Amino acid sequence: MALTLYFAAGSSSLPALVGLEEAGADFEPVRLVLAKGDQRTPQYLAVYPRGRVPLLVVDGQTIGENVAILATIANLFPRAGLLPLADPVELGRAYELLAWFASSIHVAFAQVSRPERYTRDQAAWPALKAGGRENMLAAYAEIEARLADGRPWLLGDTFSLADPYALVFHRWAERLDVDMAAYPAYSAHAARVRARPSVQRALAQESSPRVLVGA
Ligand SMILES: N[C@@H](CCC(=O)N[C@@H](CS)C(=O)NCC(=O)O)C(=O)O
Repeated sequence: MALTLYFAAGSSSLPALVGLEEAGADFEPVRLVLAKGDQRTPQYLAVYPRGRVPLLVVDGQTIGENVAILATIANLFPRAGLLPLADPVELGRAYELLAWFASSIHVAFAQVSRPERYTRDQAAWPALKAGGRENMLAAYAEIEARLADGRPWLLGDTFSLADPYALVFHRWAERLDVDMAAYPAYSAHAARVRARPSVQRALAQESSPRVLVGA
C-alpha cells in the first residue's frame, strides 16, 4: 500500500501525521507551506482542488477532510488502536468529538483567522472575528470540563486520535492571544500528548524541508 500525506506545520494536519507515526506506517510526507501559498499552486490543486491540508493519498485515491482521514488511518492500522473500532458506542463518541472539532472548533478559529472565507463584506469582519473568538473560548472551556475528572485522554484511559487533534486548538491559542493557563486540565493534556514519541516525530516532520508539489 502506498501512502502519501500532504500536511503543513502548525495546521490541523497534525493528528493525521501523529496517526501515521503511531501506527509505524511507511508513508511519504509532503510538507506544504501555507503562508507561501503552496496549497494554491496549479500542481497541488490538480491533486486536491479544494486546496487544503491534510490530504491523504492511498494507492492513488485521495481522501480529504480530517474526520475521513483519521477514520481511514485508524481502519488501515487497527492494531495501533487509534480509535475504539471494536465498540460501536465508544466509536460513535469518538466520531462525535472529531466531527465537533472539524465542524465547529476549526470553523470558529477560521472565523478569526480567515474571515474572508465567510463574507467579502469587510465591515462584517470585526463582528465575525469577535464571534469566532467567543466560540473558541467556549470550546476551550468544554474541553477543560471534559478533562477535569482527571482522565488522561479525551476518551478516558485510552489515547485516541482525538487527543492530538485537541492539541491543534491548544497550539492555536497563541494566535488568538488566549492564555491557556486558564485551562489547566487541557494544558496538562496538551503536555501529555506532546510527550508521546509519535507526536515528537510528527512535530519534527513539521520542521522538515518544504516539498514543492509537482516540482
Ligand atoms: N474541513 C477541513 C478543513 C481543512 C483546512 O481548512 N485546513 C487548513 C489548514 S488548518 C488549510 O488547508 N488552509 C489553507 C487555506 O485555507 O488556504 C478538515 O477538517 O480537514
